[in-house]
Amino acid sequence: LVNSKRISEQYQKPTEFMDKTISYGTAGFRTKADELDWVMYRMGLLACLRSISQKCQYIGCMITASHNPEEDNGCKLVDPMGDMLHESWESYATRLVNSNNLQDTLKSLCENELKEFIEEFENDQKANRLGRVQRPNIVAAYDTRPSSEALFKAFKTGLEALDGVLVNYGLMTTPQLHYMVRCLNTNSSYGEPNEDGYFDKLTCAFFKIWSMIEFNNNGKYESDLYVDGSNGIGADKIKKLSRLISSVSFNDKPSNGSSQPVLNIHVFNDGKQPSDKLNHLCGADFVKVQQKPPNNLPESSDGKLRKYCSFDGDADRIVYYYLDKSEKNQFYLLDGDKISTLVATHFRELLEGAQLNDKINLCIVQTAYANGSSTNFIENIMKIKASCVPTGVKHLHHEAQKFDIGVYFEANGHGTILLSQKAESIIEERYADLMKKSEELDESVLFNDWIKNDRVRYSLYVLKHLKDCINQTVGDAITDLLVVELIMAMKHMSIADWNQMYTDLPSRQLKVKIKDRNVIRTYDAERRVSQPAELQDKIDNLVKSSEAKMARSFVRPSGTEDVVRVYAEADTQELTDKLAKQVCQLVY
Ligand code: 16G
Ligand code: ZN
Repeated sequence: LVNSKRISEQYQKPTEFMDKTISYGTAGFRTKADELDWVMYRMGLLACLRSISQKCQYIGCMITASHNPEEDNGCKLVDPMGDMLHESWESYATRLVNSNNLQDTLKSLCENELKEFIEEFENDQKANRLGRVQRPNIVAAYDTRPSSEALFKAFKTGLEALDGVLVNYGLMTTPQLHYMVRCLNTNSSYGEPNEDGYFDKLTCAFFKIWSMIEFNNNGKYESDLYVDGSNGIGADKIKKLSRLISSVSFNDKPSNGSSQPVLNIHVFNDGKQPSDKLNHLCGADFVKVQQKPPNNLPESSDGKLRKYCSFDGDADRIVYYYLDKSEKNQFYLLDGDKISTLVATHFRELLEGAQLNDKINLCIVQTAYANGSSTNFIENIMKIKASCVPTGVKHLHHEAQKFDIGVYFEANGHGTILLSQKAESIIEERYADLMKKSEELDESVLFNDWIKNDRVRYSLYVLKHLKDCINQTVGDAITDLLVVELIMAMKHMSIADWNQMYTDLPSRQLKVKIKDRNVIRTYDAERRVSQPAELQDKIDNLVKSSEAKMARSFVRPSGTEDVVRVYAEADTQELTDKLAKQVCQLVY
């Protein structure tokens, strides 16, 4: 398989990288775009090996640097079910990219760690000699960065060296690509593997629920939503969705004919102005970290409250916010914690309504960054299980997979909802029973009466369609938006009502640069420090001596930047800032 003559001369590792190590971290490989083409080439080789190890199922490659500046780029591989590259392969990626002798490293991987897979593949090839020859299957997509196409070319050259077959999806959001990979490997049972299929599945499920909502004049739901596209790919895709939503005719839907409002999506920071720059002064990361609105915010002129949200550069994160005119334009942020509490609370109600709460369990997965108020609300008021794991989507995703319904969100707005096979089957079976019983009914009676006026039937109906409105492969700003809007509309809730579910404690995030950030070791999902030995006691003492009743602080080495991150929260912003600064002093 690995024929040294086929390794291209074109994408040689530059000499300045010969004694540097870069690693496949939580965000894959990510750095300045002009230092990446040789990395992409090697990732093309790795993608083929990964596909071979998975019986030639499709492996995805997303070219993006997410919320990072436009000049950066990066690459992440996607496993057959649409989740991130398996952890055991991260070290192969790091080894291949850092190798100063590519052929030797490739050969060594194939003859040792990957021996079984390669042998099996080669035997299959021999057995199939007269039939169809199996080749590694890869799909790729990229975001709107100017560097994307050249990097795509390098990746393609790499995979061709190992006879890989490539499907290029071109411009897509990261979660769209994850979705396509899952569709391709499951014979379309998850959906059709193209963009129309993605949007069809979502809009169809969305309308099934939307058309059943009784919008009354007293409801406080705001059907206008202003979306900050971070000047990236998410802007184009949400515009497409918005066009689809507004073009659906109400005759197609089981409504009683009364006029339903539409969800009006207004996109700003869409990257179409010459001065627009990806993620610059806008987007979910900017809004969350700076705790302020993005540039070009379309403010209302009539004093009416507006509901906003921001995507990040590859549209896998979303945060909501609003300005309260009655409080001198006070800015309120509804981050991943608020989204997960809204979603989990609603799922809890639906499970109770459908009388399934003793059959299907529910859990919220958070990280140490989750606001203490959210954890308190989930555990002590909602009585839902909350689980805490280390930072990084893969940790949240794996933990959420342990439950029948796992709702996971990082405070930064990345998250989704996972349903186990068991939960899906129960919901599908009960829903099919429901539909069987209703076969005789006239359609308008069915929806307007039979389902709508019965809590068990209605809850089941919503559960079935809400689940089809979720991208279960990875956090997806577009599907998260639809789910949040549906829940707010069903609850006749304004964004301010949602915000009042609980009040966030003031928090502060700071970073400290030290010589070697890896001297800091943590445990208990990064909430406590084990090394240096005295550091945790010192943090505990500061927290204890703070005047605040609710103080909390932790430190952890960043996985993406050469810094140590410090987090603090307390009763007031002043006490929070004081605590955060004191903890920084300890780290220096
Ligand atoms: C990466 C992670 C994100 C995490 C962030 C933390 C993925 C896809 N992304 O962007 O989930 O919040 O790193 O960065 O896993 P830090 O370690 O520098 O604080
Ligand atoms: Zn992102």
